[in-house]
Amino acid sequence: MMQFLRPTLVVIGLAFLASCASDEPVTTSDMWARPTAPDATNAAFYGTITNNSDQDITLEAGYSKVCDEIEIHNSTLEDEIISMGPADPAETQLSPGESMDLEPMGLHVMCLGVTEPLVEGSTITLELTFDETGALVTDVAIEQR
Ligand SMILES: [Cu+2]
Repeated sequence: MMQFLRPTLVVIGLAFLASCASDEPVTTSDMWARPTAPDATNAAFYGTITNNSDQDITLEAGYSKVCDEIEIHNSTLEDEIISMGPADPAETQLSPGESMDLEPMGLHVMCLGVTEPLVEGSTITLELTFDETGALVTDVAIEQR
């Protein structure tokens, strides 16, 4: 009897592995943001975004209930002054298999008009929208780094 059962278990095991690997088209890792000061109006979200799909994708927009508005920003350094503004779509495009890092002084998700303080140790929900793959909901850890 066991001889009949074993192959079945192996098949189930493989199916389970396959479903774990059956990747979401886009994944995020290590998403974080600094806690906000009581009088802060803005915040920025950072982390890594990976394109697991087989097509080019562009990060176009974001939404979170802790922000009045979200823009995808890039930072530039000119004459020793760092400024930031809406990123060019070419800067937020990912080829298949490619990852991008959102980080301080670089690309970031800008939270304009914080609707509630971001408290150290808490987590907020962020929705990121890509042109080809639609919306992705991710957690962002509020941490002082
Ligand atoms: Cu910004």
